[in-house]
Amino acid sequence: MTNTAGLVVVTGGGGFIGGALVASLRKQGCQNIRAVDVKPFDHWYQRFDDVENLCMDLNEKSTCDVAARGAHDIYNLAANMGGMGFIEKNKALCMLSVLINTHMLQSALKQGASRFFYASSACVYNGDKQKTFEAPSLKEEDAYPALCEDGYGWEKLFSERMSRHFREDFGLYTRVARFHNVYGPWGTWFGGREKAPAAICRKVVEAKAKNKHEIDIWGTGNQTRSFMYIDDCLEGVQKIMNSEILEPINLGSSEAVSINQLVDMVEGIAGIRLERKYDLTQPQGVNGRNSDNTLIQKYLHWEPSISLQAGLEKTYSWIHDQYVAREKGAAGVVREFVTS
Ligand code: GKE
Repeated sequence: MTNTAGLVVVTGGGGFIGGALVASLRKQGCQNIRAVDVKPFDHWYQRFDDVENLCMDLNEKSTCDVAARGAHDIYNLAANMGGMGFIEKNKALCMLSVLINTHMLQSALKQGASRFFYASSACVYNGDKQKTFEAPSLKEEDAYPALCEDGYGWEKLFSERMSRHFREDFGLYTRVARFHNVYGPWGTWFGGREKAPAAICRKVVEAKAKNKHEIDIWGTGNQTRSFMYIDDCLEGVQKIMNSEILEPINLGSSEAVSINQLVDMVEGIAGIRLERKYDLTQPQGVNGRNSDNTLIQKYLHWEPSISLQAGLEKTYSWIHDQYVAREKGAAGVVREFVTS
């Protein structure tokens, strides 16, 4: 049962998944929420004025003490990240997120927090197991021996282990999930940090709006991935926080597609067919990746199940509206300010 009484702290609360988690907790009746993000408030994706919103840099240990003060639950979703276009070009910045997780764990312990959730990633998986385009289903044990995605993946694997040892050595209740490419409305869709589903939706919207019947695709388009809709992610995060699952666990869809198939689906939603230009100079990451959900099924009798088609329809229409709003001069991302 989601804790709706004690203070719930969401770091990265101004971002995609963090903002969506705050919105979901509010809907579940949680009235004691603190959202923390380093982004200035007018860059928060979603912000609610019946939530304690703090704009602070959690790389600093002292600010983590402020963020964790009085917390019952801490969802640590703060990280300097993005899609392949960002993490391949900012490996040191991605690794510096280790400061956030380290300081938040120390502050959680010092401030007596009851539960701590850490958001890890499919980028921890061994690259040698992701060489084929046949979307290998990655089991949790495939993270070892370690050969993570450079920069970002290593930080995530290291922080997974620190979360585990804070539990084993200091008794802090920690839970860890490995997210597999989360997408949906209120996510990053332009500016360089966007992941493939949002990027492809934006490019199709732009091509249609500008009557430019072509689309740039990074790589050969044969790369395969599974993409998890935000609502499944939020449900999974809370199920895992409330569970007895002690090891890091996959939280991802098991519906793998190639990037070419992803473009087919978005074109289908937009009712358009575009000429494809493949750019082999752009970041491509691993060739193939999918989530093996045997373990989460065993523990929770549940797995992410919102179909890519259904998720893309909502994401495409949201990005379309954002694009139109921006073309009309609105400041890029239309934010939801909820006044109680
Ligand atoms: N971002 C992006 N933008 N990717 C594109 C594009 C485009 O316009 N066109 C094709 N792709 C291809 C990329 O080259 C890559 O092969 C695939 O789509 C997925 O790219 P992605 O969504 O940016 O990120 P990845 O799944 O490769 O990696 C991400 O995995 C997440 C966990 O599943 C990481 O960047 C992190 O966001 C995170 O760890």
